Amino acid sequence: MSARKIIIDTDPGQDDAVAILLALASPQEIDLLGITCVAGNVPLALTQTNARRVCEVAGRPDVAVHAGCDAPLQRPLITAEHVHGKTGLDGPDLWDPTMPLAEAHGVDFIIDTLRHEEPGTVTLCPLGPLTNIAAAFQKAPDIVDRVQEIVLMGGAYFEVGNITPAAEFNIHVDPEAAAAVLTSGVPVTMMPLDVTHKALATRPRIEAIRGLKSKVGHFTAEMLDFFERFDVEKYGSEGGPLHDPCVIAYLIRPELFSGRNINVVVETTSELTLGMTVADWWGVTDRPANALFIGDLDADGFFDLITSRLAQL
Ligand SMILES: [Ca+2]
Repeated sequence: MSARKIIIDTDPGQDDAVAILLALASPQEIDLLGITCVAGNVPLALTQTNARRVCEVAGRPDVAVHAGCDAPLQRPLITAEHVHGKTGLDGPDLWDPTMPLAEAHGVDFIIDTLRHEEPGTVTLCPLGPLTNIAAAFQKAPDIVDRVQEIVLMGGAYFEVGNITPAAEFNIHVDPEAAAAVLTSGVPVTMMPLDVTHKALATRPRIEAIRGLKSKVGHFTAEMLDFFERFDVEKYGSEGGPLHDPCVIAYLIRPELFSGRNINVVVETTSELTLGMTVADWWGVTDRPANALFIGDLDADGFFDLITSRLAQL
């Protein structure tokens, strides 16, 4: 099996950072064509800087990191410093990255890559608000049919919401973009809070990563030390949910995950439930399925995968 070509679209974010590291540590399964950054957890200037920091930690300053959209399609940006800290990557000591930012706008990189590669061979992996993906589809409708699959972190059904009582952060920040992606006709696999809240970075799991005694292991453990605080305090859970790495782990080991092919619609008008993913888990409508909505994972297998792969960097 040849490595799957992907573009990671991201707003790092400690959990985004782990997802990027997991991808870079898995060259046999994943061919990372480039990283596009979007405003989300923190503003764009920080997400693109953080993405370059993560590539540098991994010893991969050659990766193309592109800056994309700095605000949602139609709305002011909402950020999440309360979760990720002021930098978006609080925890380890941070430095100014020396690797350059790629010249092309992230949206143009997505368009050019999809036009250049064979149709049906590039998977998009959005780990933040879906602004860049929707903007690319709007600007170049010819690329939509060329996407192999979109595997994204976003949404929630049974776990309801984490930024409002009804909505998950990535979808809430740019609900119009999410709606455009879910109605694009591209095969979509979603990692909602329903699954990511089962991927908890517990103390023993963080210590196993620290125990790698490498630069990457140390950096990751320090990020997760910080990241864990918020969720343990808020939810009383055993650790912070490692949302975004679920996307990359699914590409490497899909058998760790299970879900249902169902219809998912994004609420874009109600102020109260803006960005809610109305997921027809029980099949109570005859609306056609448009997403594989993941609900469960083998959490031990997931963390074993992350730890063993990070050991390769
Ligand atoms: Ca993210």
